[in-house]
Amino acid sequence: MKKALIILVGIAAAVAFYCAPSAPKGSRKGPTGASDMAVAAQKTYVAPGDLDEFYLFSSGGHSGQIYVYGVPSMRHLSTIPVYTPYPATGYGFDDETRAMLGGLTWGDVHHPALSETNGEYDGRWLFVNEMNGRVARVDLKDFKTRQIFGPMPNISGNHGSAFVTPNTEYSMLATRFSIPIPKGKYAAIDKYASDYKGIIAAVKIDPKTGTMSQGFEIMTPPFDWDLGDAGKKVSDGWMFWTCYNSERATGKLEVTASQRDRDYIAAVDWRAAEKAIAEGKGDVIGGVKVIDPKKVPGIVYLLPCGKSPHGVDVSPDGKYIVGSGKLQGVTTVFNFEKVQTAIRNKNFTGDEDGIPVLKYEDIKDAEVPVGLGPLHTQFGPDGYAYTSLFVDSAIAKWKLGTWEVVDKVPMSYSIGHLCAAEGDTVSPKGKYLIGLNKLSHGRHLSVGPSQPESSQLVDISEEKMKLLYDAFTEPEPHNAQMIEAKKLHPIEVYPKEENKNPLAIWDVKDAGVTRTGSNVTAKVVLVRSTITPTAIEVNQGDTVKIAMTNIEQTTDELHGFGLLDYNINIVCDPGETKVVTFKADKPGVFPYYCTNFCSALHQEMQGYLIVKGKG
Ligand code: K7E
Ligand code: CUA
Repeated sequence: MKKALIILVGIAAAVAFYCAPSAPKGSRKGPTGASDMAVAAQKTYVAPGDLDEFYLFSSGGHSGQIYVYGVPSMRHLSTIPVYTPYPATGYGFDDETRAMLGGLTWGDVHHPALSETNGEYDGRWLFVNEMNGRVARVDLKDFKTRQIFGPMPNISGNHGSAFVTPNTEYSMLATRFSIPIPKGKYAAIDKYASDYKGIIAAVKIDPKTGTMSQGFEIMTPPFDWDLGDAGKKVSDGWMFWTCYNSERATGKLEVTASQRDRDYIAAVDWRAAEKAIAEGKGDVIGGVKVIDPKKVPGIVYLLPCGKSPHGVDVSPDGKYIVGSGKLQGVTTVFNFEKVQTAIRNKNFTGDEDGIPVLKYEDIKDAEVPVGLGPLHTQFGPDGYAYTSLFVDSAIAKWKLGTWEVVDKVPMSYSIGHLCAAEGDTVSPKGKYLIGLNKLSHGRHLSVGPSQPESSQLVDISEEKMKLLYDAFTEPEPHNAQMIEAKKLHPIEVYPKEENKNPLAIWDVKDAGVTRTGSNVTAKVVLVRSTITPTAIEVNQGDTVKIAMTNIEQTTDELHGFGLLDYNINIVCDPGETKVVTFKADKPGVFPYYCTNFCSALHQEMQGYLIVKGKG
């Protein structure tokens, strides 16, 4: 207990030190840690017209978005709205995306996950979680959010998500907050240890379409599940999750949940869970089948891991499970083979609500002295691992197998996740590593108290890591995924023949307004440089449906539809049809106009919604 407090005080002091506004301002100095400014500049310079080598898909945290950057330039290329309306692309304004958002206008995005085939990124989809129990799928054919699944039953605080299995069978998740389940059930807080439950869950992914559906859920003790990673190669079929608060404490968790020297990593045999569900095992709670490990043994095991572990990361060969105890100075490497042997031999030291606990000494291969506050680990192509150190504000490079720490590079300041090129797959690409930092003070022109986060690009192509570049990212860069640019082939127009919207029209002569009772449908054509029809007349109280098709088949020819005073803002990409339905409750004349600059006569692209008053 005393030891825990001393560690906590030490960490608090270290954090306070790093947060002190001490960085130099207004000087054009060489980048800290880079051997040479000219080399760093050359390595990150992407000449006008040249293209970056990698895409970086970075979490936007509670902005609810995904930000796309090019690497090594670190140029911001695009914003993919996922959980939050985004007026720039009209996301969340038309009927389809508004329905997808389902009344929630924010989400706290943490972990983007690229789809995989045989453990390698296949460039098809990007899955991303958010805390309100949802997972979304972005189609990388057009970089658009195509599905938001959830909020899922029994899930409270979907943090340990949206990790995919090596063949994208599932997107896996685990809850950060435990509650009495199903949602809506009451239990007093002093019954936390017994009546509150955590959940580990799997979202099923259709292998052809990427469509998500309910998989299975597993009930757990009320630990706070944190991060996860799927087994791969030798450990394929298993899933690993860290937790803190195995104390089952409530109140001030910074003290109450840091009592024990060890928390756990859960090892889940997800194929066994899948089989149990297929055999009809599990109880229906909140409308889904939930496995209780006490009644269905052989699915979940607990690996003791010190101390309040945060990240868990499986090595490219699947042999090692790296658990980073954020209140320690070491990161712990578990050996998957030893875990299997211990399970076979039933070498358990006890259980937690029926879940067997393995013996630390039986399964551990090494405690690697990486430095203070290890959080997350990524991998290179050459047997090296890279661990982020929050308290030390640095990245440690170490060797798998020899467990030797060979290099460290400081981060400014306080790194959370880190992202190496395809660094969580079976074949990491090396070259670049990005530190996703929590603080940036003093390293950019001052923008007032709301400061950006920073992402720092590090060269890992040589023995010594070198800092190359500071980029300033939108909040909150939790995790990111970096994929070779050549793996993606996004379309630039929607082909006319693939547009199946029943309200799509392709000729201005088909545009016009039809009425059934008080329901009015306007079919609209957007093409340089007219919105047809140029006037839409309705009566006050009508339900108005405007279906607009951008009939262009030319790259970059987007048109918008901004309707003043009605809070309507739609953007149609070339070949796309969008529909918006609203009640014409305000009488008067309301201009609509094209919002995307599209031609020399863009300004002429306008019209009027005329709403005839009742009186
Ligand atoms: Cu480390 Cu939410 Cu992945 Cu932030 S979590 S750092
Ligand atoms: Cu169409 Cu501007």
